[in-house]
Amino acid sequence: MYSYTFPESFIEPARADVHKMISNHFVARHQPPLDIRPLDPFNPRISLERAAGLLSRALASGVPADWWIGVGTALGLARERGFIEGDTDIDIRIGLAYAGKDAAFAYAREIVDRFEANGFRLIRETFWNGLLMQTAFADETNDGVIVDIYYFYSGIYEEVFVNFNEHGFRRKPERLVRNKSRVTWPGHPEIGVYVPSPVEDYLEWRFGPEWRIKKKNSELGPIDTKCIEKLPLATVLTYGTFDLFHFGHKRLLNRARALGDQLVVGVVSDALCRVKGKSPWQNEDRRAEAVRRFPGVDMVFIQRTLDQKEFDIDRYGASFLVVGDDWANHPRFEAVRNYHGVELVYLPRTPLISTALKKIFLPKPSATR
Ligand code: C2G
Repeated sequence: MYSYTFPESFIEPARADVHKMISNHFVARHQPPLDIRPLDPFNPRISLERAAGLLSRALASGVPADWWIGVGTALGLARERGFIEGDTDIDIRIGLAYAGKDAAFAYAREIVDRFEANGFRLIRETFWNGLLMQTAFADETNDGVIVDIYYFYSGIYEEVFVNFNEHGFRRKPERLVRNKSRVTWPGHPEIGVYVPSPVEDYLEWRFGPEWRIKKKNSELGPIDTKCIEKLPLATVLTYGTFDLFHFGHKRLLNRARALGDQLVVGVVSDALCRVKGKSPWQNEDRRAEAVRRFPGVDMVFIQRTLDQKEFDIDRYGASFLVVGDDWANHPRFEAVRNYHGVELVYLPRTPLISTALKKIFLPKPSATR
């Protein structure tokens, strides 16, 4: 039923490869309807206790994993001595030692089976390369309280646990969750949970130094950047003069854009055109403006030197460097082939249209400059 393509030896992939891996191997399944609403503070304690009991028994029976409460629930515990007002779920994290894909899968599956056998209904599961990354359950015995479990695998990268979901790739430093304390839920000695220790470090890593300050959801800002690496966008970089912006240019930009998620274009400066022996009719501002207005172009900058490609690849995090095949095998492009994982792509030029041809049919109005 599930695909097993997780590589046994996991080397740091190039950016373009990470992107391909993620887009090809991420699967999320939902069982609607998902009734998400703020928790009644009484209910989550019961579900937390049930979940904690199930996990402890699963681990005692030989699943080589450990668990701890996730940041949202941990924040409630440390700051509110209870659940955060308006919280909608219980966050649990499971650390699994990655010892081969089959073993990892079997252990994660065992945990899921136990939850399902005990009145938790699976409402969402996500996989990456056949490895379970997240399961969310509704506690049917307790008003459908949601328990959201993320699986973090160690032993794939050094010193970090990894998890992947649609928000991105999470590398959780092992040091943050290596030590855990078992604490009882405030006012409820019957509920014992594991919390990364010191919990202050864990919370600060996720919420920043302001974690002690109560904030509205709207103030929390976009998804935190420290614990989630945004899905690596595949950035495509291309350069050109783009004088008298025409169909050939548009086609090139469209095809370049289709290789990734965002397109960055370097427009050759007037001064650099002179160095290259080109005399565009339009100045750099007008040429850049035409490119900037073209849908699908995310960023435009002026290219002022011939040897800035490495710098541009780094600063834009480019996965692809694209240019028309009139430049195929040109040493200026070949020099950066594979530079920091960049993939060099020569796209076929569009026949029968060029700036030179346009110039023949256009009067050279001074207004074009
Ligand atoms: N192009 C195309 N088909 C055409 C004309 C141009 O695919 N009929 C492509 C070119 O191959 C280039 C881009 O459109 O990738 C921009 O073309 P020019 O404005 O002519 O750019 P050029 O002066 O070739 O600049 O160092 C490389 C240069 O910066 C590329």
